[in-house]
Amino acid sequence: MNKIALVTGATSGIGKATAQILAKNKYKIILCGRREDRLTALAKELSEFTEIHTLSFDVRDKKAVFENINSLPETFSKIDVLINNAGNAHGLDSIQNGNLDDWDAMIDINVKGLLYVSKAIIPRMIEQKSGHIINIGSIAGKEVYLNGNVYCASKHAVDALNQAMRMDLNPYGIRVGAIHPGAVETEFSEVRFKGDTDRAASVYKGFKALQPEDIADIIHFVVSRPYHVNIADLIVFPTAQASPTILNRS
Ligand code: NDP
Ligand code: 8X3
Repeated sequence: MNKIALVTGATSGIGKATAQILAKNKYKIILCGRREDRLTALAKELSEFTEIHTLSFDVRDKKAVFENINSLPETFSKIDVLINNAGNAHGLDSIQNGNLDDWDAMIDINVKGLLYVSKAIIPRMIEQKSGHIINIGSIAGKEVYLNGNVYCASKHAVDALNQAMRMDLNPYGIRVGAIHPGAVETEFSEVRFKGDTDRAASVYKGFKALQPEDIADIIHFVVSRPYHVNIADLIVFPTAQASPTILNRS
């Protein structure tokens, strides 16, 4: 029987590329995100390869998270793989100049949203005594950089939760692991810089950044290992990057 994967943040970037590669490898996919037009377009594209179900909700809205996941039809109810990917940075300011709404967004989406979605799905995995959770962290969850403060804190929380989930879910045969990318060229910087496309583009100038498909390919590798193999923690940089701020730009 084909495995079922639920991908949060499937409307863009890493999540979209992950849905694409998993669909082509015959996973049934539950696509999640807020932008319904994008969910519909991607569902149409991927239905050539597999069965698709879409769920449109904001991960900050805990009622919506549980209602949507509990509404899954029987044919999509056994979730084998959860990709906790939805998230963004909002702003890049010093702690003294930080914007409170940006702070709320990062903590509420990257940390609490990940927790709500996990809490809605984990009981199913416990009942199944199987499942695989991939948490998308960041190099910002391993190192802190200037003005990265709250985004880095949110991704350090993802790193801690990844380790904690692996411990707590160990008795149930559930695999838990994280992937921590460096710079990936997605809409991430456009969101961080609130639609300033020039500033966003400058983040990826002068070096070859990771592409969303590079991370998706690794996610597919991770989920397709034999059941006794759990890739617990993986940092992935573009070759030109050595730390959040050390970049070999031409
Ligand atoms: P994108 O901006 O391209 O994609 C972000 C995705 O998250 C979108 O699908 C968006 O969907 C979803 N999302 C954002 N906010 C919410 C919300 N409140 N509720 C539901 N979904 C939401 O960025 P990336 O693909 O780069 O980011 C994916 C993950 O990778 C994030 O966790 C990010 O922190 C992480 N990451 C990114 C790196 C990079 O350099 N790009 C590096 C390291 C980690 P919608 O707006 O439709 O809801
Ligand atoms: C995204 C990578 O270095 O901008 O998580 O924080 S970074």
